[in-house]
Amino acid sequence: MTRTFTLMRARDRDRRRLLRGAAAAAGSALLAGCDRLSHNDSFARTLQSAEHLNRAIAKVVAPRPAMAQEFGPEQVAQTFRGNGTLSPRDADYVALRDAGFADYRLQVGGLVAKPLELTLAELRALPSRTQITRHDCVEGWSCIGKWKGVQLARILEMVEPKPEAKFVLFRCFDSMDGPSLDGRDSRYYESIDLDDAHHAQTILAYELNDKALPVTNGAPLRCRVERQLGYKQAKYIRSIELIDSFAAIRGGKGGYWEDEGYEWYGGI
Ligand SMILES: Nc1nc2c(c(=O)[nH]1)N[C@H]1C(S)=C(S)[C@@H](COP(=O)(O)O)O[C@H]1N2
Ligand SMILES: [Mo]
Repeated sequence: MTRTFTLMRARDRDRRRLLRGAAAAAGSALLAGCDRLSHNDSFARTLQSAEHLNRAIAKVVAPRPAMAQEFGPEQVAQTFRGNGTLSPRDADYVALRDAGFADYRLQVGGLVAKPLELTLAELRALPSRTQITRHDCVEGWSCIGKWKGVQLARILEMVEPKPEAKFVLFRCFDSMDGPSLDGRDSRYYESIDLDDAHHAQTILAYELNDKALPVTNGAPLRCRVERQLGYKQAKYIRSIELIDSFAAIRGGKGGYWEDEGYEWYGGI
């Protein structure tokens, strides 16, 4: 009994050591950043081959229900750095922004029993969660911010996902190559699985550092999925859809940067 147990422990330890080494190697490749470097083919392949390993590591080293580290108020950065789109130019967004987001409606649909539309006031009236967390961008910078919002789990409870729903898809307002000039949808999008969607720290944030979420950081609503990297934190959320697969959506990889070669599970 005891001997088998000791053996298993040793094997487990070796596996962890191996995985950590691989994680470090994959991590240094990731430092290259959310930029056009990912158009490079071999760079994209490196990321893809690291993906399975990375997801395995996340599970062994920190099981997914674990909480991301939270910080004290004194550690909050003066200004939260913005990245990616900083002010969407898409006409529908500009109109909403110019009216102070009074006409904003979060659409929640797809594979759900009860599709839903929520105003910002309705979102703010739901029970909220506040968390001080560190955002890590693959470009190699981090920033600590205080976020307030509604847990995504609570929204899911309201819409009642169907049994076949596997992922939550976020469709954003911002076109990445300028407002859809050629009619092709180039708006930012992201997806997470239901495990992460139900995680206590996964929130739809409408406040940053005790103020309404600034346009720079994704007004009026952005996702915080704290166990994952910066590009998974969808800003300017237009709608949420429950889906069973993202294979038929855009590039088929589950997100704007994923279609450019980033891994789908951006675990930290
Ligand atoms: N809609 C949208 N969401 C987005 C992006 C974007 O360009 N558009 N950039 C991503 C990346 S790479 C990062 S690091 C973070 C930046 O969030 P911040 O501007 O609040 O720092 O948003 C992520 N979510
Ligand atoms: Mo990023």
